[in-house]
Amino acid sequence: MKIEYSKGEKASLELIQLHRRTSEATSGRKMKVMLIFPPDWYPSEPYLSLPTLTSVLRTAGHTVIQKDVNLEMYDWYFSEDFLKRVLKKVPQQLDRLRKLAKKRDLESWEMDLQLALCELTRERIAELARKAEEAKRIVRNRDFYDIDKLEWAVNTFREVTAVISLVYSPARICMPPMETDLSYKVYMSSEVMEAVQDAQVNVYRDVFEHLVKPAIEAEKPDVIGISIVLQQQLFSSMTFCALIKQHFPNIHVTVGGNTVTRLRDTLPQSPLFGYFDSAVFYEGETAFLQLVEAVGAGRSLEDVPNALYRDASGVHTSRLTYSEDMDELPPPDFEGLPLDKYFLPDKILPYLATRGCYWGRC
Ligand code: B12
Repeated sequence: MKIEYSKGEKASLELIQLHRRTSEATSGRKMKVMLIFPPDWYPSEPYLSLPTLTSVLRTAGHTVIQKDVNLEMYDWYFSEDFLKRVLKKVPQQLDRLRKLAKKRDLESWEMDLQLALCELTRERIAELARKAEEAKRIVRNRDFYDIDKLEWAVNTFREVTAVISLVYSPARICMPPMETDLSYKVYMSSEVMEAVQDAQVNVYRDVFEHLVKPAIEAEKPDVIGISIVLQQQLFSSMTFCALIKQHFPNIHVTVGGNTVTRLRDTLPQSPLFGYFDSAVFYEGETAFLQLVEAVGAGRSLEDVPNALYRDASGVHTSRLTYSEDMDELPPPDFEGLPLDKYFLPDKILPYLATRGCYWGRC
């Protein structure tokens, strides 16, 4: 069963196969693609979008680096290295509040923050780091099934994220539940753009410097794809896009995923489009493969289905849409994802056996 997309002219399989052959004939250049799953999502298992796109790209001969930055970030949050960096930020935060107090009376929550920052000692951080490592150990092995130990581990994650929040205030970093709040509204482009530049609250700028930038320098990808499932992931995704374009202007950056599909009508007019080069809405397997090969051949993206793309004359929506025939697709490829690092004792590999709904409309 194939989904009938409401937008654009439906591309036939023949047209897609023709495009595929042309694309191989004209470029044939094998590309290196880095796929990023951005924060925040509970790191219990790999999210399926990256392995799904990876299998199609690798089958076509391209090299793919899958980076679950969400998982890597939480693994880093709950580590001695990150917590020592939190401690290093304390003097600067106290200084920030002192300067504020010279301008106006501090509000009660700011005075509480000042107190909490003063109590953040080297010993407290060392103890917290020991607890954080132990909590990770519990959720990654059989102790996960000991309810008291699991509860202790979950409460420790909350305690650690509450302490991390002190040096990114007024941001609130929280896991679980997944309620990190940078103190900006996610549904307003202007607020998302302000958050991207706000070095005080935007913890994802530090995640970029420590986890994403070094990987890009090491791997030197031609194209970077970012998968935005939840609207909340817009903050980290747009931060990564903006900083990738700043440090690596020649890398083509594409976004895709459920939230991109939901924003397909507004994104072309949104200033957020300045942070990336193209976007794929609806299903991405064939569209992204063709996009990567068109970028490799230096061709326009106008014939790439399900795509929004920016060129010298502005942002365009490709006239073609394409819905996948799942029988045609290779199985998802999880190779390269650190399966032993997810916050569960047993490895879970998600698989979506069907797409859409009975009526082929969803
Ligand atoms: C399985 C699933 C879960 C599982 C996730 C398991 C896991 N692996 O982590 C569980 C049960 C844990 C879960 C939980 C939640 N989920 Co859920 N989940 C789904 C579901 C049913 C399938 C996801 C999936 O695997 N899809 C298969 C992949 C391949 O599809 P895809 O992501 O769309 O990717 C395709 C395209 O979008 C595109 N694409 C995607 N990324 C990229 C990137 C690039 C560069 C390109 C080019 C293309 C591209 O190509 C891909 C292949 O075609 C979806 C509904 C759906 N049909 O997608 C809801 C969904 C993603 N979940 C949703 C929500 C809200 C949640 C919760 C927040 C609910 C809650 N309040 O607790 C929680 C969050 C938990 C957390 N981890 O933090 C919403 C997200 C809505 C939104 N946009 O904000 C969805 C869309 C359901 C809905 N209709 O509302 N979920």
